[in-house]
Amino acid sequence: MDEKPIDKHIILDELNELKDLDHDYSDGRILGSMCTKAHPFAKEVYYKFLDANLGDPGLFKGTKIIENKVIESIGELLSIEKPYGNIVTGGTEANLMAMRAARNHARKYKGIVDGEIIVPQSAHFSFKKAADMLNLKIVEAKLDNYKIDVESIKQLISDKTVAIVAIAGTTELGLIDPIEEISKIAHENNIYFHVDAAFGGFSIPFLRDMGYDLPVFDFSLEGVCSITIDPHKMGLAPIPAGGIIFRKEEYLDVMAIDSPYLTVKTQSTIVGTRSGAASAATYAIMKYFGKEGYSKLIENLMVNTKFLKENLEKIGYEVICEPELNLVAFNHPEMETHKLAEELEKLGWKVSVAKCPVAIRVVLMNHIKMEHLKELVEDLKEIF
Ligand code: 0PR
Repeated sequence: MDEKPIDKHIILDELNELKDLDHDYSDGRILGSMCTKAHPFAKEVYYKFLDANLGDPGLFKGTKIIENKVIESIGELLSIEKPYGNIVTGGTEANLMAMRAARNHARKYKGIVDGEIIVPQSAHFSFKKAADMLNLKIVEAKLDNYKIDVESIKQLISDKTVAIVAIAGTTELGLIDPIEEISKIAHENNIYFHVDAAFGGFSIPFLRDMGYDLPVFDFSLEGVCSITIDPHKMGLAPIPAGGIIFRKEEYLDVMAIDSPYLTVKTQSTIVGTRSGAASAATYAIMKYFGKEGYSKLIENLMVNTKFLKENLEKIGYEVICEPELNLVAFNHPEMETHKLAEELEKLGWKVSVAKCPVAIRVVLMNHIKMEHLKELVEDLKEIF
């Protein structure tokens, strides 16, 4: 740290120079991100609430009301009248909270001490972090055509199972697991069922309403106990804004820790001091867009998805699976995928390679416009 104070302009110059090293979403070249440029209105609101600390909600009563309202609105989107939950830092923390709730619930009501969680091979790595932190064992369910194999789940259930996890919008392919079937199995076996809709949560409901043939994934299925749904992905809220929604208050209760000197007597979130800015910005952007705005947005992204998929096939690329959401994964039969990624990087694209299956994945977020896709297709043609 410097001994003497430094002039603002000097500090800003230095910071701006470093910021210039960052990639900007605006040039449409970031292909593998599930985040995008937050909406300017959301950013404006975010700034206003930077000092509000939801870790001590008695001091920030208004901001706490805003968080409750956001949870209610998201709950409505997920077909639950009285949802419980929080706006957290992202999908990782949301999944961690869900796994903690499941573990504590099973410990309290079933006496399970060395629990297991059944998680598909396609799950985001945040479940590995959660298992590590919570001392849970991960039992991996097999995939069938890149989605959970329901039979595999049935075989893996044991008297140590504390949770089953399914994904609505997988990280690598954007696919939706057979959540209705899994919900039945979980319910019949009295096992906690968590749906990770970090990516798909802010698009599937709108697409279904528009008539897209996508499966139900929400609380209308009686087995679903919690859902991760991230405003900072398809919700267009600024980072960090993740969402965790629970069906019952008891899932928060089993995680409650005494917080004697705060304005509330217990705390169930993992983070203590936490910014109210994410809640306020999410609230603002959800109101500002409304169902109509989000529907238009995702519809447009699905048009782009279709364009990319069809054009890739026209020029000899192999698309891994029919996209269900705004994500296309592909390979070329004549070039190893990492080599192909390198070629694209040389042409200035920021590429992400999926591991299972190995393929280039393009997440068609709002910053990738049709003009960028046309350029991308031209470049992909040029490579051969
Ligand atoms: N669940 C799913 C299904 C996810 O895809 C992700 C992240 C998470 C949970 C964890 O969410 P947080 O990263 O908010 O904690 N999915 C992306 C991924 O890991 C996140 C991402 C976003 C990666 C932007 C890169 C990037 O540039 O691929």
